Formats: sequence, C-alpha cells, structure tokens
Amino acid sequence: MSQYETLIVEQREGGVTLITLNRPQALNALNSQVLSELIAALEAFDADASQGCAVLTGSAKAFAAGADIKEMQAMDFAAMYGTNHFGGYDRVTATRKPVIAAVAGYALGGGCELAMMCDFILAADTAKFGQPEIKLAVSPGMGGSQRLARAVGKAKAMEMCLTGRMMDAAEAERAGLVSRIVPADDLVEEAVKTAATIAGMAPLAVKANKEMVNAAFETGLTQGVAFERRLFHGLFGTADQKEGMAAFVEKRPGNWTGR
Ligand code: CO8
Repeated sequence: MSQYETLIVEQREGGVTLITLNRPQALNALNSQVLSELIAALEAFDADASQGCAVLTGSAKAFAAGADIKEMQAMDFAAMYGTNHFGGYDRVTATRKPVIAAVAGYALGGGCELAMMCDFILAADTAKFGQPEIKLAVSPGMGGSQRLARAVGKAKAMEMCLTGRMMDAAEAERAGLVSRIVPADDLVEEAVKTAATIAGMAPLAVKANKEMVNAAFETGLTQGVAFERRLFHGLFGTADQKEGMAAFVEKRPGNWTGR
C-alpha cells in the first residue's frame, strides 16, 4: 500500500524504487501535494540502504503536463516569491543516488524541468518535450531555461522557450536531451532494468560517478578534472574497490558491501 495520494511507489527487485506520478485527471500536473510527496519519496529512497537507483515515470499519455496551472492561476508575486513557490524542487537534484526519468507522452513546462532534474532521461517513442510557459505569459521556473540550454544548446533552448513548440523523441535524442529512445510499451521495464544495472554496482562508486558527472555542469574543466581525480583516488580507500578488482582478476562477480 502506497502512503501517497499523488504517487505510486514500488520497490522492484534488485534495489530499484519505481515512483509513478499519479494524477491522471490532470495529466500529472505538478501541484504542491505532488511536490511534498515526491520529496518525501526521494528522501525515503535515499535513506534506504537496500535501494540503489530510482525510476521516476508518469503515464502513457503524460510524464507531467507542467506545474498545476489551476493552483498557480490566482497567485500573485508576494505569494510566489514570499513562499519561494516550488523552490522545494531543488531537493530532487540533491538526491545522492541516481534517479532516471522514464518519459512517455507529454513532458511540458515543469514536467520537462522535473525530467531534466533527474540524472538522465530515457524516452518512449511517444515522448514530447516542451517549455510552453510563454503561452501563459510566464516562463520556466524550475530550472528549465538553464538545464535545457545546457542539454541542447542555446539555439534550440531559445527557440523552444520563445515559441513553446514541442520536441519529439527523435529530435530530443539527436539534441542530447535524452540518453535513448525505447518503444513506449517497453519504457518502464527498460528503465527498471537499467536502474537495476546501476543498483548492482558498488554503491560508493555510483555516488561518486554521479557527483563527478554533475560537477561538469558546475565547474570549469581544470577544476572538474581535479574533482574527478580526488574522488577517483578516494574510491581506493573503499573495500569495494579491493573487491571489484579482485573479482575481475579472479573472473567472478563482485560482492559489494558498500564500504
Ligand atoms: N495544470 C493543470 N491542469 C492541467 C495541466 C496543467 N499544467 N495540463 C493539463 N491539465 C488538465 C486539463 O485542464 C484537463 O482537465 P479537465 O478535464 O478538468 O478540463 C486535463 O488535464 C486533461 O487535459 P486536456 O483536456 O487539455 O488534454 P489534451 O489531450 O487535450 O491536451 C496538453 C494535452 C496539450 C498537454 C494540454 O493539456 C496542455 O496544453 N496542458 C498545459 C501545458 C502547459 O502549459 N504546461 C506548462 C504549465 S506552466 C509550468 O509548468 C511552469 C513551471 C514552472 C513553475 C515554477 C513555479 C515557481
């Protein structure tokens, strides 16, 4: 039994947490309840040593069609700024274990931004990405202008933000927004399988790899390479490095302790 109203959270075999956005009547529009439940689910996932990788998905029709327009409609500047509305989504990117976004159907506005907060996006062939906020006379507000520009470059990001046009899965893959495209019917199982592969790696190495790739977007090259090297050196202080290299030499699978 899920303790959430807007999410379904399941633990799958191999240390995979599958989180499904579940507001079908609003195409998974992100309201304050979704935010608080998602943060709670991700914090529980991060704290559970039996879980190694999460998958965040929506429905076949929509990953999420954006922030909930009906909830925001009447809000004024004081309400938005005063409460730092949706600032809590920053917590998604603070998750230390990897989170894969499995996107089918619409990922629009805040939905596209939420997918981009995950560590990578696996797209169904039905996926459609867009930042249509300009049509509502607003703009991305959950990092979309920054993450989309970093993911697909200025030209496409600017065109998408200024026109609100959607990108289909093929264009998103060509542009580097998604890691790969899979048939819609296989999306969730393929994402869970990929997550299980990650969850089967040595846990400290997983955290270190995630942290160093993310550093590429926060630092210059020299600093980023130095950061990578320090973490790489640090992994030689772990029992799992000894186990991983011994297992290779002895031609057997590694048996990780997370230490
Ligand atoms: N918010 C609230 N309800 C929504 C949303 C949304 N974003 N999207 C869809 N719904 C609701 C519809 O109102 C409708 O409800 P009802 O049946 O009660 O009328 C139901 O979901 C089904 O939607 P449609 O009938 O419109 O379905 P269609 O298949 O005809 O169309 C679309 C699908 C094209 C996805 C269409 O629903 C659409 O354009 N949705 C809005 C997309 C959009 O503009 N998204 C951006 C929202 S703004 C945003 O995300 C800002 C992010 C930053 C916030 C940061 C705050 C600090």
